[in-house]
Amino acid sequence: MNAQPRRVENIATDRGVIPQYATGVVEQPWSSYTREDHAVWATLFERQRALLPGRACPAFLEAQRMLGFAADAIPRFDTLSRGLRRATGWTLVGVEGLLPEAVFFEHLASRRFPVTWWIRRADQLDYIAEPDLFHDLFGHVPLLMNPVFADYMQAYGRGGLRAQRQFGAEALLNLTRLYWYTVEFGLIREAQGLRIYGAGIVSSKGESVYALDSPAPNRIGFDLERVMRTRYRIDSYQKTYFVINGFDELFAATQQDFAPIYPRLAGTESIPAGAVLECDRVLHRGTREGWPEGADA
Ligand code: HBI
Ligand code: FE
Repeated sequence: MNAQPRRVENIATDRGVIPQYATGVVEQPWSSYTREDHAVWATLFERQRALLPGRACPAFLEAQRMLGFAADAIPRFDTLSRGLRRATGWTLVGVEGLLPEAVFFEHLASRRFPVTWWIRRADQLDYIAEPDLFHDLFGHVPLLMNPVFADYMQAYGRGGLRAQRQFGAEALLNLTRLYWYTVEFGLIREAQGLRIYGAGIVSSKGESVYALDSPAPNRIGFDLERVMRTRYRIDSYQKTYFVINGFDELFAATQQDFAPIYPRLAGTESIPAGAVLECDRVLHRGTREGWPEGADA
């Protein structure tokens, strides 16, 4: 691919190194995608589509079907936006990559989902530590076709803007954890058992298996404040997955007034990613096998 994403810096945090890009909206340079770019899309698409039936939740699989994208070429954002706008009022905008929270919240609050315009290289097929086009388009965009989830995403963005204005960085960290353990790495309980809805899982071959099959991680019932206090790392599989009973549970969680929550959380310790608390609704207590020593991080 000739054009390069405009990365402006790498920020070292306790969650791992987080790249920051120029924050403007960019047109999807569809005609500049190379044969390799389309081949990377096709390989990842076919691999995940073969793996996800029986793993991804029915709402995700149905939404992917309704969106109608295919393996043969990288989809066009404007084409997908037409179907999305009709279904739930969402549209896609091209961006250079990961955005600062405030910019990201602003898009979500306006029912715009920012999609990275570049796709990973063929030598990054199995893992890339930041959101690329495949992660965003294949992972995040489908559930925006689901009315309840679409409302949750907008409510989340609006909550983020309020938190930004009224409560500062600590509250943002709480909200980022909420996003991480739901939108990115959430599990949902279906009649047939646990299923995946998190974009970070459905767009990852390894984690699509690990999240449901591995005995190592904890699987705990969703609780808003528990999630908002729980740390995570961006460069390894999750040590704990939180399980909702339905998207309306997520949406309901955003309908309460967050104002009293942030000061209450500010007075509490954050919770290590691998910890299990007395008050947890434990669906599966992880064996922690394969975790580095003392890795409760
Ligand atoms: N930026 N482009 C993009 N995509 C994301 O999913 C994203 C982001 N910036 C911040 C972020 N997600 C999370 O930290 C949210 O919790 C805000
Ligand atoms: Fe993401």
